[in-house]
Amino acid sequence: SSGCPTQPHVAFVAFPFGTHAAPLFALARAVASAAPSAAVSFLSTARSLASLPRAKGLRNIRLVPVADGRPEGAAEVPPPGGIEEMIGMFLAATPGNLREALGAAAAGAGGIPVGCVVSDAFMWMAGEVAEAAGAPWVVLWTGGPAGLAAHLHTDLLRDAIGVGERGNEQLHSIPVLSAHRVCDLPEGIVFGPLDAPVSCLVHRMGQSLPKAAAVLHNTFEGLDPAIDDHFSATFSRSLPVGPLHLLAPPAHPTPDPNHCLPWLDRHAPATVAYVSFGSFMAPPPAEMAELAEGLEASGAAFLWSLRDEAMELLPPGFSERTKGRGLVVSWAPQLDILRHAAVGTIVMHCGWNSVVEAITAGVPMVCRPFFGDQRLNARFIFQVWEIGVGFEDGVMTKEGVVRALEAVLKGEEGKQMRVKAGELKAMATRAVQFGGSSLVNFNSFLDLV
Ligand code: U2F
Repeated sequence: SSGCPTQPHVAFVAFPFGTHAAPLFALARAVASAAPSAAVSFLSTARSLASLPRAKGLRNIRLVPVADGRPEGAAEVPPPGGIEEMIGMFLAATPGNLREALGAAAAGAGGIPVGCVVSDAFMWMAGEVAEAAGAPWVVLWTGGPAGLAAHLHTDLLRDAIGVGERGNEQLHSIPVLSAHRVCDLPEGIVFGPLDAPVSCLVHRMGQSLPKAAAVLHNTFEGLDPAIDDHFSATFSRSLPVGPLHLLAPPAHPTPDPNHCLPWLDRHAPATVAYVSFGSFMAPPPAEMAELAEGLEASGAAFLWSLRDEAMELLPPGFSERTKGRGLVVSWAPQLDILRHAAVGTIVMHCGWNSVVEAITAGVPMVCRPFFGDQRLNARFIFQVWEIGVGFEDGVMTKEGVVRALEAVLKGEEGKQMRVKAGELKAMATRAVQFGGSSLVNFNSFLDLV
């Protein structure tokens, strides 16, 4: 419409660890499908690109590898320092590897220069690369909104609270977090390793985001109106465009190799506890045993997504004793499971993707948060939205698990939670429908890129 003859070219820059790339890729797919004439490049490390679902039917998305910073010819197995060492090596290779990949992206798109950079919020240095290239910088924050508020105000929190204590006092210094407590904050803000690579990364991120042309969130307007207003006042544009799995549904049906869905078909509505701690988290061994004993003692049916290496932590004879009412699998099609009528609750770590998925399925939650934004998300769930329960002292015990399952699956309390979760589900669904806030925000984002 501007009369500009060149084809638009949008480059997406992922943070290539954990599940970060998945929601950004969903956004890239949504752009490629809404703007078929645009060139869309998706930049991530080879390892991360290989983990993404294929963007079937979208000819205008190109995957562009970014150097991961590991020495040439390094073995496929992770280095001794594990994921933290890999993150450190990757960050050390920025921004050079990003500049190089943007060059490759332009070459791959027939010489069309990148006109807009959309990065994971963690990748603050992509903002500098974009600026040098004269392109606007837009970011996607994939975690919970409260976590973002905490990172934005790290300096203020350090001044107000001091450093070192995991206290229980309320966070009065940040009005939008006043329901939360100091101990809910992510590590690396006032306690935990302040100088770890990821702590420095998110600190720098908080300082850089107000410079972005827009900040997108995997949430929807109205879930937390005070935070919506706060972000609108803080960022150039604040655009909640979620739930991303509804805005850009997966291109293929998710495989179900462990036959979870037929198993669920055999259960009555809202009776099954689905257990999942996300993509890389496993509770400490002692708590795993308590959880297993609690599931067994509760008598409830359960479906547990548990990675192979953690299976050996189950108590001896557990599988035999719970046969028929318990199914333990190494990976589950979570979205389809949460939407199944038989599922009555999810026992979870409160990773934001799972929180949004549970909300859009109207499923109450049993919260055992571990790190990062998870404790902040959990307090929203059980205290503000009242759609879940937590554990006394924050850890799972056999009795605590029995009590929690009793409350969400059988009690009056659970029924109320289901009603409230259903209201949020309706709000989320409306947001991505024609005229809904997330769809309107997504279109503003399209205009921007
Ligand atoms: C980090 O969280 P995780 O990636 O560990 O966990 P989630 O945000 O809950 O995302 C897990 C995704 O994996 C899917 C599930 C989610 O989309 O549906 N999944 C599945 O399909 N099958 C399985 O058996 C198990 C999981 C981080 F730890 C959190 O603190 C952040 O909030 C989060 C977002 O930045 O990233």
